[in-house]
Amino acid sequence: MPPADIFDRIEHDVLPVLPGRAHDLARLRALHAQAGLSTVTVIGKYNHGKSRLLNELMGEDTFAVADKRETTGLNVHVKDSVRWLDAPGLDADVGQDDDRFARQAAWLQSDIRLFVHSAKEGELDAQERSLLQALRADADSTRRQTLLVVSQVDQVADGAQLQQVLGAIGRQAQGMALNAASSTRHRQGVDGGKKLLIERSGIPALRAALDQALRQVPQARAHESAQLKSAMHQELLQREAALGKQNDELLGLQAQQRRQFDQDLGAVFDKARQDLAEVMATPGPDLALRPDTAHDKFRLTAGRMERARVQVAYSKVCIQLNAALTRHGAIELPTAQHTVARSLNSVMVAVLGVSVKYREDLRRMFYDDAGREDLQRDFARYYEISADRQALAARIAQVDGQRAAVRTALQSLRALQALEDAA
Ligand SMILES: Nc1nc2c(ncn2[C@@H]2O[C@H](COP(=O)(O)OP(=O)(O)O)[C@@H](O)[C@H]2O)c(=O)[nH]1
Ligand SMILES: [Mg+2]
Repeated sequence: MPPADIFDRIEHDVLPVLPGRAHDLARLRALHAQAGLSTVTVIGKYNHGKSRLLNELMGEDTFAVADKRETTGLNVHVKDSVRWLDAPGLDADVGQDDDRFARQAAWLQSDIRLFVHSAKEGELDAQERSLLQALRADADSTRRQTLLVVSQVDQVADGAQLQQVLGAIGRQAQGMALNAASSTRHRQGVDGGKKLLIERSGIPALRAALDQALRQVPQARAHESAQLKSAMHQELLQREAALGKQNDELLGLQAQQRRQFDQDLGAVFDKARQDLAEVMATPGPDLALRPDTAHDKFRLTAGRMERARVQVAYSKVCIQLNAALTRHGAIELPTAQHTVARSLNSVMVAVLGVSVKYREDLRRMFYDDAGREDLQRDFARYYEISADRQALAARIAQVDGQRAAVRTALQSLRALQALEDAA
């Protein structure tokens, strides 16, 4: 039997990835927790004789029997390699705790369920029918058996009437064997040493049917355990594949966006060379370099005009660059890099500086390949830390984290399998 901590590990690793499998994980633990012991439980409405039936089947007055609601929590008694589990009744009007305990007994702990319905109540009601339906569906997938017991048959004095009730229930539970039983008759027979009464109580036949079902428990458990593990394994593999696909798509999108950005910006730089050609090609001495004197303070000098020409040409390039950056969402600096001067918080200013007045600057920025590459690299750096790009990167990291969690969950399941294979 695998040690309990492997199930702690599995719950720790698998549950966050497959939260819908909480019950399956608990069941898997239960399946391995009581190796060698099979759990038999009762399901049915209260006062239908469930506790007493268990006592008769065990041959011991272990569980409390009463006309009022007696069984509340779950009571366990181990006898003959069986965990006999007495559960409260499933009734529409009961408090939530009882229902929770009853469900826990039926679904989480039991290997075999005795579905108990009192003959004096006549047919199964809607609630019982749907519960029985659910148990039969469960048996199809888990191979856990449910035995249908019509209890307290001594309470229906008229034999013909009893046949009618049994016939009706038989039609409601098509394909299931009916076990008619009377705990009272059984006890009278045992106490009085009356063999015939014991036989007629139906308890020995029910016990035989139960023993046969018990012999199939190890196989059923192996089947159920394998099925649970394989279902979770499949789901994890599917999850892994889906996340892998998502990751590929996100990485593809990331690369494609970047390519588009680089192309767009490259096109602006190419165009800048054309647009600046005229101002760059002005013949003769570069008047823009001619400094103004104090005398020139309010005059429109040739130097000033030339510098203005350069600046206007440069501004046009800036407008194009800014448009390209805007298309790609790289406008503002990240908040962490903001200065108090709002006008300085733009990617444009951060990369290009405030103004350009000289041809030499334009040449360096737009005509030298090295200068142009520097600018493109700087813009790209700001592009990568822009809000949308960061959000995309965060999404990719998140998917990475989810993939890692799925892989860890798969490893835990495989560790359990390895333990079982070694055993
Ligand atoms: N006549 C008769 N009474 C029974 C039989 N089984 C149980 N009872 C009585 O029905 C009442 C409820 O039984 P109990 O086992 O506590 O029902 P539970 O609530 O389903 O567990 C008690 O008074 C029992 O003595 C039976 O086979 N015949
Ligand atoms: Mg009871």
